[in-house]
Amino acid sequence: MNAVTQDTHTHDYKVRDIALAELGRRRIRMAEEEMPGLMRIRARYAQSKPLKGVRLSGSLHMTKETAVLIETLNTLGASVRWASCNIFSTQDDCAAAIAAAGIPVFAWKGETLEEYWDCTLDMLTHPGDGTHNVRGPELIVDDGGDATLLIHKGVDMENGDNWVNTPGANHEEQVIKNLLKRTAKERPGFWKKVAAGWKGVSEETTTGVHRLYQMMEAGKLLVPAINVNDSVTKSKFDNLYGCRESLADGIKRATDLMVAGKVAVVCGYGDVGKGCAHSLKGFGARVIITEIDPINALQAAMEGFQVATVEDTLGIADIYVTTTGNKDIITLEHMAAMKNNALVCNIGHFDNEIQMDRLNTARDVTRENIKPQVDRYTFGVTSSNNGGHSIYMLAEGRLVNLGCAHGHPSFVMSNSFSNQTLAQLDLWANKDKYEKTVYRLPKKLDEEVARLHLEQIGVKLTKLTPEQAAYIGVPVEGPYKPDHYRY
Ligand code: NAD
Ligand code: 3DD
Repeated sequence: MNAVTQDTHTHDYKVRDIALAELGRRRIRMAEEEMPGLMRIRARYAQSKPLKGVRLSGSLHMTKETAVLIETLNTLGASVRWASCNIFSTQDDCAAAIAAAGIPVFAWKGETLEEYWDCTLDMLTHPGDGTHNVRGPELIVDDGGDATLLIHKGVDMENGDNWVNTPGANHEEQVIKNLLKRTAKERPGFWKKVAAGWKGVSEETTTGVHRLYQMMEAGKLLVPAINVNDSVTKSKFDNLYGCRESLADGIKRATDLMVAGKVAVVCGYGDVGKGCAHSLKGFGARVIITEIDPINALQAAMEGFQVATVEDTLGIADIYVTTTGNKDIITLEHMAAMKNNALVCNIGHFDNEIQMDRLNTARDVTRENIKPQVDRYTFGVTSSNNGGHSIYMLAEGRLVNLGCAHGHPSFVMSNSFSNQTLAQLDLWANKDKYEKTVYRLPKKLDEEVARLHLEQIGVKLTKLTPEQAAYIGVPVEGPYKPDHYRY
């Protein structure tokens, strides 16, 4: 394992190389100039510091854009600790810059799963004060729900639930169970104390939001939550326009592959799938969509895409991208029957969209590492259908835009993180009022986030006259659409 700067004695951080801080600082400064909304919100609250002294933990890809979010939350007064939400998505120079700024961060690119979950525990572990030992966060920014999951499973364990003592369904689940059992010995009662002080969580992404609603419906949600993903200025921008640019970035940095002229399969035609499909079409690929939902399938067909099944494409397609937030989209059997040198990648939040565990344990398959996050798998002649062929796998099935490139550009992340910051402020302002359910930010704030981004790209809005406003039944200053409006 490469050396990681672990200086938790004098400084509270774990990063790849603290010497990268200056480079990271230069890149963070470039990001700030492309994040007008977030910087305007930072300036608006810098004096009043509404999050003064609040213990805040974040589990979100440690990129230059996230660094701007972290320093915004810090400027608003919070005591921030951070880890990434994916083993490959950290930009080491930016993590170093955050550490050098004195903000505890526990993240480096290429973590093992054991290291990832240890970093998650470090991120959640705020120092004690005179009367307390270590304490948990009061607020959490989560992306995919790993921080939320660990606290919920920890409380279940301390309430006598036996889940941690049962065999893990996969390696990562076993890692989580082992960590929780270790905390039971080292810090008994820690998780119930964390839950008691926890006032709210804001969730960044679709898959994490699904998990929150599942917990809420099961009556298990321990804390008020805000669904940031479904702010229009998040999902219809980050998920759609962000992926439209960062998918290609990931594929090309990894393989230099020519997309034009190729057959590309995009599994899922939601916000992410739409961005991916239009990106690959723009590069000149013939794009085939797979979908389960007749509405999204019809949308794809109306945009001129062929809609078929994965099976229909085997032996024909050159590129596969999973974007569903679901599991087992690309199976071992699919990969065994793919065209030679087919490229397979995922841009969904978790790596279970592609059957990576089965691929890595299959008897007649060999793995050759080309370079970090690029592997060639060769299927022996004993495989069914198509022996002796190879496929390329990117980022070990983890999200390719952050595993093989730097994720979405800063401008679109400014929209997402403006919503995150407003959500954190809302959670803290309402900490004694909100219930243990899932909220969304009001449309007024959604429209405000959009407004904060218009000037920088030269947008000039038309002003609604009072007569027009009355005619369409909206206030002159908005909100301009009913809650059920679909953008
Ligand atoms: P979405 O719900 O809008 O779209 C997912 C689509 O997949 C839906 O239309 C659904 O019908 C379809 N689908 C589900 N199961 C399928 C199956 N078996 N076969 C074919 N289609 C299927 O979600 P989204 O907002 O597009 O997000 C998708 C995933 O991407 C989530 O995991 C989300 O967290 C993640 N995400 C990643 C990034 C990134 O930067 N990598 C950014 C945003 C979201
Ligand atoms: N995500 C994509 N690009 C990112 C970046 N540059 N920094 C931080 C996170 C980034 C993931 C987000 O799209 C997240 O909102 C998600 O997964 O939905």
